[in-house]
Amino acid sequence: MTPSSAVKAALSSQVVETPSWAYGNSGTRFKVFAQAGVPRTPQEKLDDAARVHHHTGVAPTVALHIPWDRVDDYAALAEHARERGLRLGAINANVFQEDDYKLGSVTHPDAAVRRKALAHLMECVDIMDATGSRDLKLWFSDGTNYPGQDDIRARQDRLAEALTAVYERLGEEQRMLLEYKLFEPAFYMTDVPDWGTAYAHCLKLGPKAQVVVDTGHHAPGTNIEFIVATLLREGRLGGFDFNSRFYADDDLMVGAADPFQLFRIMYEVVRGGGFTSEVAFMLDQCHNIEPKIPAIIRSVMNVQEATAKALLVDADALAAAQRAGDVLGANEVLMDAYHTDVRPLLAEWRQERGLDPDPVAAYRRSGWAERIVAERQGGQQAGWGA
Ligand code: PSV
Ligand code: MN
Ligand code: MN
Repeated sequence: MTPSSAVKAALSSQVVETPSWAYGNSGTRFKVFAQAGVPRTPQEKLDDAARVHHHTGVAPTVALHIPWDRVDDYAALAEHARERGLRLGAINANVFQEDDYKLGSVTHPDAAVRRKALAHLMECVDIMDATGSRDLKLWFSDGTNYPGQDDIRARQDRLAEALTAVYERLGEEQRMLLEYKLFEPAFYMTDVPDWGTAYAHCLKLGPKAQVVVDTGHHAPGTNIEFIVATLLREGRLGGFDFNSRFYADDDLMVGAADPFQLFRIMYEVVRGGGFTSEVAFMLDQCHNIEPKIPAIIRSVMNVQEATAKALLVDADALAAAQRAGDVLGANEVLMDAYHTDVRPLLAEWRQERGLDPDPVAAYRRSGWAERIVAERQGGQQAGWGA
């Protein structure tokens, strides 16, 4: 087994980015259940995110979604974050919630709609300039519902044209993260349905274009860790949108549905040098029925636990068993790490940093939940699911 000191040192370099929209009210298309005390403004979302970082010590960055987090002064918002020990993370573009986008955004058959969508993406890069964010996250709901509705190849050309324009607008240190999704809201054909399509576009664009893997965006049974291994091998894994799913894009707490899958993914990240490269570990979740802040704390901890187990894999023993063709022995090495209870090690890691060993309990004791219920009336919806 890897010594626990090495595991703890590696854990210290991990950052888990939380999404602003996870702090707001959300739901399904059937119902949004409002919760008391949720943020009314992007600033209040950052205040909640600061609590998550305060208790976990590994969540200093917060992703924004534009226009859900639209403000007049983004530099001031970045300052609000900085004063709370946070930084603004990925800027998530949104070209999927206006009537104009019924037939697509950057792939729309009408050039005027394409221009409007592109202008929004460019605005997101302007916002990155003001916030100091490194990453622009692009997810397109674009696709078609019926065979023959539009030309699959022409839509790819339009997509490439828009991505090229955005890529050329990026600054030296900025990146474009292209997210794929199997289906929904388009049900027949999605313009960026899989990692291969995202990868092909990124490859043409250049090294600042990277693929983002949302763990909820695959067909059942897909070997996500293979995708992770392959993208890392090609130097094109920009990051994750972590969440978990039982059926489709459920957006449940990462590690809740399948902690073993999360471990297998994190093992490939460790194996592929994902800790030394620029892989962003972001959450993309919504907490519809559970209290939001403790759920986000739990999610961050789930990522950390899976990471600790992945770091514990005895790489030498595994390689030796693999070389010897020892099928059961190799599997046992991996499972040994997975079955290790890493909670004591993580409690120790926290105490060494002056953190409470039990972040959720510490949050419950902190009085923050009661305070926001008393102080905030009429919380803001995350932006979707109404
Ligand atoms: C789409 O399902 C997605 O995963 C994209 O990342 C969006 O920006 C996000 O959900 C909104 O929650
Ligand atoms: Mn996502
Ligand atoms: Mn999603």
